[in-house]
Amino acid sequence: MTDNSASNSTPPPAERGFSMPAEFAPHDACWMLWPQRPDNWRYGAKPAQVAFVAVASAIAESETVFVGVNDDQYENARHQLPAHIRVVELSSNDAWMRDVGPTFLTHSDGRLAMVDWEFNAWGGLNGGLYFPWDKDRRIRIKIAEILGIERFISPLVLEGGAIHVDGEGTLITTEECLLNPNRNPEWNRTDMERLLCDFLGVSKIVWLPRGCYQDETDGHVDNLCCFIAAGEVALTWTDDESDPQHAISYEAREILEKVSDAQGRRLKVHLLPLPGPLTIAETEASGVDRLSGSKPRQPGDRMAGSYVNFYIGNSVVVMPLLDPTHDDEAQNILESLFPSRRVIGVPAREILLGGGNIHCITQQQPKVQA
Ligand code: KQY
Repeated sequence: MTDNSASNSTPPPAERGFSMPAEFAPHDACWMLWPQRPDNWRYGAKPAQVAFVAVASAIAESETVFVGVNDDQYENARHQLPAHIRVVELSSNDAWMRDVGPTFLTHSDGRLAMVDWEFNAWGGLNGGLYFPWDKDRRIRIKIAEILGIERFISPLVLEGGAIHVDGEGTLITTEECLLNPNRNPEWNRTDMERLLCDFLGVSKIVWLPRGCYQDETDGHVDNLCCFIAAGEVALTWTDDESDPQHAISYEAREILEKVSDAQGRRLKVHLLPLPGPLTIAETEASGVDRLSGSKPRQPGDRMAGSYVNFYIGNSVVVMPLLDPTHDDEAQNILESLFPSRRVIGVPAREILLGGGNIHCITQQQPKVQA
């Protein structure tokens, strides 16, 4: 029997035998949302929609893809997306499924469940990216209903892009995001570690100080560093000491190379080149509607481009193409890191212009294995 009830999380999911699998473990599906808001995506999101279709199509080579869409865009999305992609009405304020979607948990008895975090649009009224976020907040509730799974309610404000796990007890995150006063001012690092362990079934938290330079999420780890296998991470990197990203990546590398994971292993750190630096062009900024309460896009602003922001599917890795001078090098590295998967590059500047990338717009639903 399935249980799609909300749970007060006492005892917490970890104590009940649930944990979050790694992204590189098998999936049943991938969830996405459809971009449309004109104050974030230029030209009424038309160019972004083309990029989202390419991402969904690439992932659909390896698993079922669901795309949630507001009713007023249903017909347009259905028309643009290939027939084998499942388009479902699922209202949202924007299109960042990594952050507003479920963090799925599995149990060794074959049950799937999810964590339902608090969400405040990356900082609430103190530096957040838009208001309101009421539709985003209901997405996990609706997906729990659709799938008929238990939803563990967490008191933590947390977005999915703020964490990565290896599925063997280790979680990486950044202080810049999780300890930011605009997320969880009432909890310190120790409280936070306890909650992460309780909700995700991890036992070791690796804290990196900062996320990518100028990342508007307050430093989500998924743009800086991710697990590519147990005991191995990919880190965005530049040798250019004059680039502000250098010091950020350098301090992260120092920590990653010294730390041991939950299994007592030293991490192997693979470096991915930094694209760019990439800045917003005048023609790109001018296509975004200026509305009060949303983040303005200014020509010349540096964007937080990173090849680490890729999605690991069952048989594919879908990576952002961002800069012709570095795309091939990044793709070659990813091909060597994922020899059993096809690495598909998707032009992703339009997604970056909206403030994130491929990992941020996707959320894997793990396969349950009894
Ligand atoms: O990168 C993400 N995980 C979300 C970015 C939100 C940007 C909103 N403009």
